[in-house]
Order: sequence, then structure tokens, then C-alpha cells
Amino acid sequence: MKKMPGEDLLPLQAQALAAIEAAGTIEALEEVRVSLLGKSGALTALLKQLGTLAPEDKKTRGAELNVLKTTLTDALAARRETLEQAALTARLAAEKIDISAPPRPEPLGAIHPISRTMEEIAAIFGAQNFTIKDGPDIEDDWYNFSALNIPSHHPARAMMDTFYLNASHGNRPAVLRTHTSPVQIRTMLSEKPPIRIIVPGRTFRADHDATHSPMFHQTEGLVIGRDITLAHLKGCLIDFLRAFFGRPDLPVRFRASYFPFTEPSMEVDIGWDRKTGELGGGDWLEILGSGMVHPNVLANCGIDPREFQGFAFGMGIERIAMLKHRISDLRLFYESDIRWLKHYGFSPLAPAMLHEGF
Ligand code: 2NL
Repeated sequence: MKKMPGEDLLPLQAQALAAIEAAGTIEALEEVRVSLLGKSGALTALLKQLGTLAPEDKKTRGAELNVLKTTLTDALAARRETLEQAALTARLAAEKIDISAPPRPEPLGAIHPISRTMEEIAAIFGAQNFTIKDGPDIEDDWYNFSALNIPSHHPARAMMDTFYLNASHGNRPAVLRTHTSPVQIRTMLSEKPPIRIIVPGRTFRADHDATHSPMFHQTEGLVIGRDITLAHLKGCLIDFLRAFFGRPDLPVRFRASYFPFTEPSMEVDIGWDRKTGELGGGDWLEILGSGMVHPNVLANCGIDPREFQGFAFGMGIERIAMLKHRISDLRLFYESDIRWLKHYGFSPLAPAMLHEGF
């Protein structure tokens, strides 16, 4: 049987429950709670009177007041829950997010023209079944010069062109590589033909002016097999240059030249207009070096030149990037000026790939 609070307490109970139900906000409800159960609340006052009663009355009255207190506390909690739910529902309705609003623009970086150009070169030679190799920036003079048939008195070995390090590799002088050829030498030493690789990377020469930087980039290529001829070299490079510059009719000319590491050697020119700088004109511009790998270089790498032969080529990345994108000052490549990067950089969302028709 549910305990009753006591006849005389019923009006207070009814009035209190009505006030609780009438409270429209959490603050108003808190005021009601204080008026009942606070320091000078109505119920608190009744509880204080318990002390003045005789022991037997105290017991019954105490029980009655407890029942009333529980009823009011439960009612307060229930009302608080209702009000909190209503407040939450109102807040959720008010804070509705409009997902149709456009997103705030995110800052997006740019791909540096050097990176982009190397990616394009990789995509074009990748389609010709080349793989990419890399190697150390610090080499010794055997990998950088001797293996390449470059004699010890050659001007390229002079202090003026080459950065020699104080440290050495065993008993050989250590240098910053002046081309990426040492990576091809290492590949020929460790792998058997057929070899079909390109080697993009940093290179270093002690030269600094408007058109030369002491650190620059190259991509070299190497193909070694049993029946590789000059015709393969020409086809490979003509296809590359036309794909890279995006002109299927780009004029390409092979001109006899000399490198210690190739025989015969050929410089490769493309047609351009020297007045406007436009590609395809009636003048010629030297764009890369190439040749059939010298028999001495093959022999230095443990490859029998009577059994295998091949071709190699090398190009400067800055140079072909400047030509393709009409960038006039080499020095700005390395300044990290955000305005230059924004202007000449490429979207990371549109990666380099082969275009239709190549
Ligand atoms: C140029 C010329 C060239 C090579 C690089 C090469 C590498 C090996 C053997 C034979 Cl391991 N040749 N590389 C060949 C011809 C030209 O580069 O003007 N580069 C910017």
C-alpha cells in the first residue's frame, strides 16, 4: 500500500506538484525546488519542526514527511528531464546545419616544375617499358669518371667543375656526382642485360651564373641488349621529344658530336624559332646528348662488347622545363618563392600522364 503523506500535508503537496508542472524553464524549476527543499524551503521548515515533537509522534511524522519529500524529488527530476529534452530538441532544430552550403576553400600546394617534368619523363619512358633507378649523390671518382672512359687529365675532372669532398671512398676521392651516369654503371655491374632504365636525379657542378646552378637535375637513359642499334636510339628519342613537347610533327635532328663514354656520339636538336622562342620553327636548338655506349664502358662494367651493345642519353631537366613552360630565369627554380610556385607550379590533383595520341 502506498504511504500517504498525511492529511495536513496534502494541500502543500498539491500546490508543490502544480508549481513543478507549471515551471516552464530549468531556471524556473530550480526556483521551485529551492522554495520547497532549499535552506528556507517549505518542506525544510517542516522537517526542522520534527525535533520539537515527542518521540512517538516524531516517527510517524518523519515517515509522512519522507514520503512527501520523495514524491516532490521524483516530480522535480521528471520535470527537469522533460524540460532538458525540450531544450535539446529546440537546440537541435535551431542549430540545423545547411549541408548545401559550399565548402570553405582549402589551401592547396603546387607541384614544382622540376618534379612535374621528371614525372612526365617517367610517364613517357614508362610507356616505352623503361624502369626508374636512383643512386647516391656522393660517389667516388671511379663510378663518376673512370668507369665512363673519362681520362684522368680530362677537364671535367678538374677542381673547377667538380665538387671534391674532403672525405674519400676507401682510397678513391669522393665527389658529388656530376651526372647520373654512376647509377647506370652500378646497374650494369649488378644486373645482366637486357637493361632498359632511366635515371632522374640531382647532379652537382662547381658552376654558378645566370644559366648554371651548382645543383641541378638530369635524367639519363640506358638501353643494353644484343641487337640494339643507332636506329633504336633515334626512334626512342624522337618519340620521347614529340610526346614531351606535345607536338607529333616536332622536327628533330641528330648531329655528330663527341663524349668519352659514347661512340658514335650525337647531339639532338629540335626545331624552334629563335626570335619568338616557339617550338617547331626553322632554327635548331640543342636539347640533349646521346650515343652508342662506348665498348670500354661496357667492358669496365663486366659486359662483353662483342656480345652486347646499347645506347645512352642525357638531358638537363631545368633546361627542357624552361623551354616547355617558357620560364626565363634559372635561379628562380630554387628560391622557393610562393608567388613563383603558384604561377609555374602544377595541380597535385592532375598528375602527369601520357596524353591522347602518344
Ligand atoms: C648531355 C649528355 C649524355 C650519356 C649522357 C651515358 C651513360 C653511360 C654510358 C654511356 Cl653509363 N653514356 N650517358 C651518354 C651520352 C650523353 O649526356 O649533354 N647531358 C646533359
